[in-house]
Amino acid sequence: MLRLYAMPGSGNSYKVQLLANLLKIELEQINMSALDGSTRTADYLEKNPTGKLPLLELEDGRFLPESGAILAYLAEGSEFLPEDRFQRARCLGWMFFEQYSHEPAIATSRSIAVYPERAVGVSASAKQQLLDKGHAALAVMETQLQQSTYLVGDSPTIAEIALYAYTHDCETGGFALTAYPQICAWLKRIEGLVNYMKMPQGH
Ligand SMILES: N[C@@H](CCC(=O)N[C@@H](CS)C(=O)NCC(=O)O)C(=O)O
Repeated sequence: MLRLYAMPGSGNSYKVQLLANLLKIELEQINMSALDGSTRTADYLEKNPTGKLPLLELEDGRFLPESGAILAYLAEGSEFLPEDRFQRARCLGWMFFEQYSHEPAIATSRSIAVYPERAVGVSASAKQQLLDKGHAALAVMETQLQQSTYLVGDSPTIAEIALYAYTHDCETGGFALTAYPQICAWLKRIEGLVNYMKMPQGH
């Protein structure tokens, strides 16, 4: 069976848990924490030199880090990864957008709100910059969702999963979603998918 090293309460781990649940892929889950040093042990660093979660271990013992790469791996052959070359590339484009323009602002703002120790030394202007960057990312999503039901057309793909994980909880980080009606409707559509699951809590 596939094995997932994950952190409860982490959006990056939740992406994989959500897709696996939607696709009914069984995972053996090893819960870890970024806060207790367990991701920096020699044993873990041998599995994933970045020391990050999530990490997928294949049945043959190979390891696959990076949430987006894991999503692409698990979605292969399913409706969540478009077969069409252009649609597939657009899907990947949204996932790169998530990692560069969305997650660093929206997940970081949430993390500062949820883990008080991460707020230490973060100035008010740095927090404002994160909010500005996050709102710019949400505006890009809102514009796309005025034009299509899902980010890449009429059906959900792994782009949804990648962007849902931190968008659905962005109000915790100080982003009011009232200004983004299309995003709110999109979140509800994802929550209505068969086998949708909520984010596991904890840290
Ligand atoms: N780009 C990575 C980011 C993963 C990441 O930052 N994971 C955090 C938890 S959300 C982590 O493992 N932090 C542990 C650490 O930095 O020690 C991905 O998408 O998988």
